[in-house]
Amino acid sequence: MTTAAELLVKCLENEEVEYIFGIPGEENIAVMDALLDSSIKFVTTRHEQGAAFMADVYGRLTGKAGVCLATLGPGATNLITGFADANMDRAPIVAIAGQGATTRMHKESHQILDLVSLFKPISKYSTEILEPNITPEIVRKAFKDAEAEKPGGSFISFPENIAKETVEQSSQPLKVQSPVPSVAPQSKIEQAAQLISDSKMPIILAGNGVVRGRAHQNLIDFAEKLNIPVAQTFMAKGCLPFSHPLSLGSVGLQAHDFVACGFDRPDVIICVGSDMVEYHPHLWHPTADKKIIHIDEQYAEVDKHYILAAGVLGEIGASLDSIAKITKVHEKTYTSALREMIKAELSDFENDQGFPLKPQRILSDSRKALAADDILISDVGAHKMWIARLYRCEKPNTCIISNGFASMGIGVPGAIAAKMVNPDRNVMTITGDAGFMMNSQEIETALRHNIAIVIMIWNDSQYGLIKWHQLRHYGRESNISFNNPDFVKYAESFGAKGYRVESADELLPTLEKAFTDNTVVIVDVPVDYSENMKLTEKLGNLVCPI
Ligand SMILES: Cc1ncc(C[n+]2csc(CCOP(=O)(O)OP(=O)(O)O)c2C)c(N)n1
Repeated sequence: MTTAAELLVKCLENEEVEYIFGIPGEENIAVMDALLDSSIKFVTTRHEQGAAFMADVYGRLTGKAGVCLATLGPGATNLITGFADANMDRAPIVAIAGQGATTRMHKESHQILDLVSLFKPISKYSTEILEPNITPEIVRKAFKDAEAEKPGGSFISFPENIAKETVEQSSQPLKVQSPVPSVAPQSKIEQAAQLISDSKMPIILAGNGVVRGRAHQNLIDFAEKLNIPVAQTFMAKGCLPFSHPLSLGSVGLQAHDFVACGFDRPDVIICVGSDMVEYHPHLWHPTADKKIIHIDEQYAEVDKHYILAAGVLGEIGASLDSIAKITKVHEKTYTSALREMIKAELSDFENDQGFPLKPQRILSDSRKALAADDILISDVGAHKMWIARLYRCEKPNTCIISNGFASMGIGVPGAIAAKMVNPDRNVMTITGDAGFMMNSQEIETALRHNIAIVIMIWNDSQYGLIKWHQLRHYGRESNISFNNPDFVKYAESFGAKGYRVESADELLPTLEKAFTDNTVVIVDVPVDYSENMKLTEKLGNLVCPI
């Protein structure tokens, strides 16, 4: 005799789920019990939001849905921020929540909320298991939808009485079938090739779709063969190595940044796997008069600044290969002056002795401390803007930035998941002091599971990014300050290690030591955010090279 809860666990095994991140509760008790007899490892977290962010980053890095579990009501609502982050950043995630029995769901009843409706606007698929024998279909559909391009969230509500019911013997996990690769029509390939051949000055905007589609090598080949420069969104960092002469680094600031200069002059913009949610077209295409080529697996979002000259829908790597074969090579690269300007900016202040430390110095030392394969997870705040602009990446998925939903609090749980997926690489999160305190409780989870991560906190006792916006718009700040705990003692109280950096030259040796400590290490770095407004002024006065 098999219960629906046991069948659900078998279905998850069938999907090759390795981990479930979550918190046990009364209404998911049958699933928790069934997990004891399963190969799936349960990672008990200290907040459901931490569980959802772990599943989010697991999904980003593996392409397989990360799974999180909560109880009904408050457990499920706590999942929402991390789940929405995954969904809007196109990371595959499956969330399962317990629910009260179907005999009390129709009326006011303890902790009952309509969870399916709650998750609907933030998911691709949101449903409830109302009959035990439909469990295999629901689980298969949840994973299929979550993992299909563009990936996102599936939510399953599992009422406690259904979970305990017996299923028919014929109810078994369904075969997992990999999606058939979609091939772009030849007419579209030819249309795109013609536009690029006729173009005087094309540029490529590469987005996270290139990383998701594992199409970075195709992109490198395409750019090299046709001699076209590439700018990358924050979430596509590393899909073309920064050291590559055609790389223009990352774009995404609202201000007219150096890289954005690269978009002023081209007549054709080739958007490859880039989602509007990451970098809005009105920021890089305010004139709405250039020819846009959209190369992606899905059709483009409608926007008056994104009217297509050609849309090439199919597997990105294959489309790039096919277009490159029949496109005229561009002899001249017009961006070398711009690339020099971007490179020069990256070395600004790399040896600066100022204390508190300048963002530029911190990122230069961080890059030295982390090898090309190591992984940096950014939290959300002013530090993210600096990471996105200045942290050089040579490989995709080595710098994880949330830039769709862009929720604070992803750093610590994200680093935990990244280390679980890549135990042989060093993993560090850079987080603001505010974002850190949103999910710092997961330090205990990391220690309990022997997951060694470095947590670098940029300490300014303020909501730095918001202060930056306030100063830009109103010239004065409003309610952005707070007090921090002593982060070294805070780390030690968990049984982790903590270091406070007290001069600029201490940072790099401290980081190097932190990576050999082989435990959770907090590195408290006082940051000089007066650089934020200086950057705004600098970009305001920016003259693009011709
Ligand atoms: C969950 C969440 N709440 C609020 C925001 C809006 N927000 C974006 S950045 C930021 C300040 C972040 O402060 P901190 O973590 O200290 O980083 P800093 O900006 O100082 O680098 C806020 C409040 C958000 N993105 N996510």
